[in-house]
Amino acid sequence: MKIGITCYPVYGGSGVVATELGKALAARGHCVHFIAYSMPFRLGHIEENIRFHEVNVNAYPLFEYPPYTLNLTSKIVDVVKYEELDILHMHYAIPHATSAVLARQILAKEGIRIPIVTTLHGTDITIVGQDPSFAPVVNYSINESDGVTAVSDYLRRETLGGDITADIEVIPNFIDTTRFRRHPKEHFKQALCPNGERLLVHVSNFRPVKRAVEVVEVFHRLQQAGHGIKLLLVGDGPDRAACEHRARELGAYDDVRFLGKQEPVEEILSIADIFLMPSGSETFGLAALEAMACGVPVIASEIGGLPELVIDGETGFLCELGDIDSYTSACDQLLKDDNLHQRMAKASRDRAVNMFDESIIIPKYESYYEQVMERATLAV
Ligand code: GMT
Repeated sequence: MKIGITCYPVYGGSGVVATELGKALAARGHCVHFIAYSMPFRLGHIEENIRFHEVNVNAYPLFEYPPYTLNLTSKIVDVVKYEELDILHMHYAIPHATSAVLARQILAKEGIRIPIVTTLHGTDITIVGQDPSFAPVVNYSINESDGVTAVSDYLRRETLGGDITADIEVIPNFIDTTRFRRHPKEHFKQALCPNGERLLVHVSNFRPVKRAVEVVEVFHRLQQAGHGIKLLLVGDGPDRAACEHRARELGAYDDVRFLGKQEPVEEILSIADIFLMPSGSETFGLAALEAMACGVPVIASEIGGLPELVIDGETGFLCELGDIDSYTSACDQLLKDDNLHQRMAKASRDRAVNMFDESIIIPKYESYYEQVMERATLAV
């Protein structure tokens, strides 16, 4: 199959899923064309059946806001036509699904039929998509897609109703569990935790929705309770400064390491003891899955799609949103009880391998593409 994939190429869950999907599809013999304004950051290097098409954004002086959606549309038209794509897969509805729907209309005038799959990742529905300045066009673009997938059942439920009437297939996030596994770098752990301290880790883009400052609060309480513990914060974004500030205020800064954006994150997760995700909204929680695959129990807020990933009391703990006491006591239990920790670490790894490995999820996308292409052919 010749598949066109559009995603946000920068740091973020939807771009990671789209890029890893493209790489995995290429490894299974498909030809994958990425169409984006820059090379997706997880792409690494281009291989034989992976191509990258850069969208040029026009900076004509009249445009205070360059019309990226239109540049993307034109590029999609071009790539579908000349590379003879079979299907388009748009990740994140805004504006990707809209560009694809418009491109499909333009191509139809030339007798070219191209089916569109749109994958909803989350904030395109839960936050940005609900903004009245986007909603009508987002709803239309989703309804006009030939196939729609959501990364969790929660997101499917959130999307349906109101003006969105499309059938939605749930295909969860996935992971390469041969890459994301525990490969402990003892010297790295030793450097960070010279006195055998335990390591609490948080990885995110530090947007307000991640509530990263709460991680610092929990960490401080654990220290106050007498645990020998260090905190590793990985990633960067708007709330990083607030975390630094709070860590200084609490006198905990010397025990907190801010690593910024890091690849490969699996090496960091491999030395973690607990992963904390206190997010205010999370449709799936890819970063938590990465931690689980590395055998790290996850403590998370009981919101969104997280209960579909983290099994409370089995692979970690789910706590009420914003309840710092509850996060702290969940961490405390794990830090005090080695047997419990070991059991949860194993259950986390097992769940990642048995439910979310790419060998299980990628075929779901392949068969969904086939269904959508067949439906689109029948509709002609
Ligand atoms: O988490 C983010 O803010 C990034 C965002 C994105 O769209 O890039 O991630 C969303 O998509 C991921 C991949 O499907 C999910 O694992 C994340 O849970 C989801 N984030 C939110 O819902 C906040």
